[in-house]
Amino acid sequence: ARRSAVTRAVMAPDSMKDAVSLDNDAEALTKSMLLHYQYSVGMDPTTISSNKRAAYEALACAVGERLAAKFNKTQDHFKKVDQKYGYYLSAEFLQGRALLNAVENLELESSVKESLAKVGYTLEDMAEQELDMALGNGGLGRLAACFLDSMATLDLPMFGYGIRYSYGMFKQLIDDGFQKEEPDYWLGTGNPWEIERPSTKYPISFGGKSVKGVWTPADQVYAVAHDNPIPGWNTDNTISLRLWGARPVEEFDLSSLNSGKYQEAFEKRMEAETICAVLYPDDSTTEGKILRLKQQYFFTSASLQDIIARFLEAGHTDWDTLPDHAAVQLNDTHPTIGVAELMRLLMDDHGLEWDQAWAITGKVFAYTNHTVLPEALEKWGSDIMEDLLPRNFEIIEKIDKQFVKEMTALKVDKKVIARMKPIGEDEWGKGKDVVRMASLAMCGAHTVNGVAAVHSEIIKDTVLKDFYAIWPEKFQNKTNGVTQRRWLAFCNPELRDLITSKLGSDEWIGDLDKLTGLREFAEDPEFQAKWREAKLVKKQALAEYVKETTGYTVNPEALFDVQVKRIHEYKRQLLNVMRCIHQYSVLKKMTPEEKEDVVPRVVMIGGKAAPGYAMAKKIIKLINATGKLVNNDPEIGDMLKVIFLPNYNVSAAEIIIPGTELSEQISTAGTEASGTSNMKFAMNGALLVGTMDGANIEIWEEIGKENGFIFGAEVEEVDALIEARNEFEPCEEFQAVLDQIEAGDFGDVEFYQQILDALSGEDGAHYLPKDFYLLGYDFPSYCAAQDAVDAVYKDQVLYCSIFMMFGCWPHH
Ligand code: B1H
Repeated sequence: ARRSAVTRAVMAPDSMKDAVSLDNDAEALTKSMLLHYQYSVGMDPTTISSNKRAAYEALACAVGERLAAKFNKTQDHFKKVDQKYGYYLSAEFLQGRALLNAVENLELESSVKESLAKVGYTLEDMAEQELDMALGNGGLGRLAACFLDSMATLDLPMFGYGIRYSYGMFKQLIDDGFQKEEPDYWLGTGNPWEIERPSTKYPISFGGKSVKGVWTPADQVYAVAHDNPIPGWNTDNTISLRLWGARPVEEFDLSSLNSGKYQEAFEKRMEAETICAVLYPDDSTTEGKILRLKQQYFFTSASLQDIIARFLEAGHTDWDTLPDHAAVQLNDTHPTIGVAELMRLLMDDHGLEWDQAWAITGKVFAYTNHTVLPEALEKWGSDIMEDLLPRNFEIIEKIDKQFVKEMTALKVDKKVIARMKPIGEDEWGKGKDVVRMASLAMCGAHTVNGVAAVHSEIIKDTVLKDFYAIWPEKFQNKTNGVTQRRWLAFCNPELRDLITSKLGSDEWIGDLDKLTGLREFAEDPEFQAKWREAKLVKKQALAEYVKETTGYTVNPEALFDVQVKRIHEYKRQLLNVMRCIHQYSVLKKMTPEEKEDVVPRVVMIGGKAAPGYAMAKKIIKLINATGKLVNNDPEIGDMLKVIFLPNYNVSAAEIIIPGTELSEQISTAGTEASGTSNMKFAMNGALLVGTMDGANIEIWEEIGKENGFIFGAEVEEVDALIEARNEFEPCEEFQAVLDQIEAGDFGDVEFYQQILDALSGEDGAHYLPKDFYLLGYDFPSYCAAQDAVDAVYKDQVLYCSIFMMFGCWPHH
């Protein structure tokens, strides 16, 4: 890693200290960059114009020290006022790139451009050098990143806490239409943005035995802090994403080394490094691997120790006031072991009694639920928990007993208690006991929230129903949001400038509600024309991106229709591609006159499949095979293109979303907890075709349902439809698509058999009931909604005004 700001300051020669100014003008910035090029990156200054990577590192150091200065100032301030801190504990943070975000937030754009021009680079040249910080799977991880941005901008005292994975989300390559995974060693080229704090470290213990509350662990590692400064917009407030890296407690075993046993000598180091090695690439499913529990405990324990250290350092001695100084948000169940861990720390390390510790714990934690998919609700075998964390398991057992006592006193039915309690039988497994992490979270947290209005209602009726019956006051809704800084202002400067000039101020970058001021211009022809112009620039950029990444040429005048998100059956990329196949048949049968009337469309689908998720991988192959057939058919030309966008990630999204005109949010109603790309697309003025699911519903409430392209079964209908699936006959068109797949039009039929079985096979042919996600049922209304989109697109005035409504969607 590059030298941190701290070490740099200490190591700088006196002459350089005088020379370093943290001003924002181009002169000061150029000076910092050149000094860093020489002394931090260690390069001959005459080579800067020919070494992009090193120049980027120098620039990052120059911007980074400005961030560090603001971060220090922020911490000083919050310490002085002894503020209550908010802590966001998350196993995932999908940050993307830091450079542009920092440059824009620090208002350094013109200086940076000027400095770079002197050495022959553009800001884009530099931005491209940075690898994405892809420490997350999808929406859950990106939400954490957007929250940090928002907290910094709102001047809140916050820390994000997570894991410094060496390998982030895998890189997706497409080879003959199949997904191939490659490791993402993002730290391989160093991370100039982080500030390593070798002296901020905490011991983390594993294994061994706990006898009467005294834990003798078998292993120990250190968690070492790495701060990643997060700037706010239009403020000096700069907070930190503090990521924990693992280090061995003893560097290596010298006696083994001396006796020539090299492997043994470094075993401990290897073990420690393994903890933070790799992000689990499973979105909305859990793997249940011991290493994952180790990761969760590792970062949660380190974070709680850090929180307590900050509390004590501020001079507090009354433990009952801990909740006045610390609010800990649990991002899903991944950090829920924290409930038991805070109890352990308070009792074993700080001498509190159970009752006092339990009262404090309940006030400190709040829990966010992100999904109702049963396969995503974490459960750990009791044996695994006890082996790895014997003392925590003891505490969970006591929480469990206490819960049963409390519920019995409330006269809750025994059977109900049995299915609610933190430790219980695994209904999936062979009757072995598991620790149910959502139950532990419900017991240990004072609130639970869903992530969109409909989702917050659904959890009350489904996964958390029993808890709602006893603790209704704990239930809340917090509809997700996204940052308009990264997702509009910084990735779409064309639209930013247009909006700012129309509103006469850029305040909307800090307060999104101000965008509603644009509504009065929705039908202003001049404004519409400018809006279209801005969109076209971004469509051209997206067309170039498509060319670069797939080799396909697409026409920027066509309607750009996009679905980008993790590949999952419930998200129904399969529905999308099946409509493409259907549309292809329709186009093939058209007369030349009919063809004149067609709205040309480029359908783009992108997203990663979990490496072990066979069905999702088959869907990727089907999309690619459809593209191969359709895109190379001269009879079709520009009328339809089907593109699979490889390696979808945050940086790709920053190009794709601004260039999109129609966003696909087509999950089976009741399955997508919220969705967040729906909001990003809306901000960039894309129409939304989708189901009444997640946050789509709230977007349509805001802009008027008449402006939406809504289709499909609604939440209240879904259960009955699934129940009646065997009686249901899909329409001819749907069946025709299945027949085409079965006829081998897309290659090896055997390969697609699982897809065919899932949609039309008998129950039991697949792991879920036949057409569990209701593709057959929703297909006709989906096609109709798409036809309605075409009709509106033809009427460009209407299209632009609806477009404007979407762009005006404010987030609450
Ligand atoms: C969401 C996950 C998730 N919900 C388990 N659940 C994971 C669950 O690695 N794991 O084990 C990883 C991720 N992710 C998403 O959260 C929802 O599907 C979206 O609808 C929602 O917008 C997002 C943020 O709330």
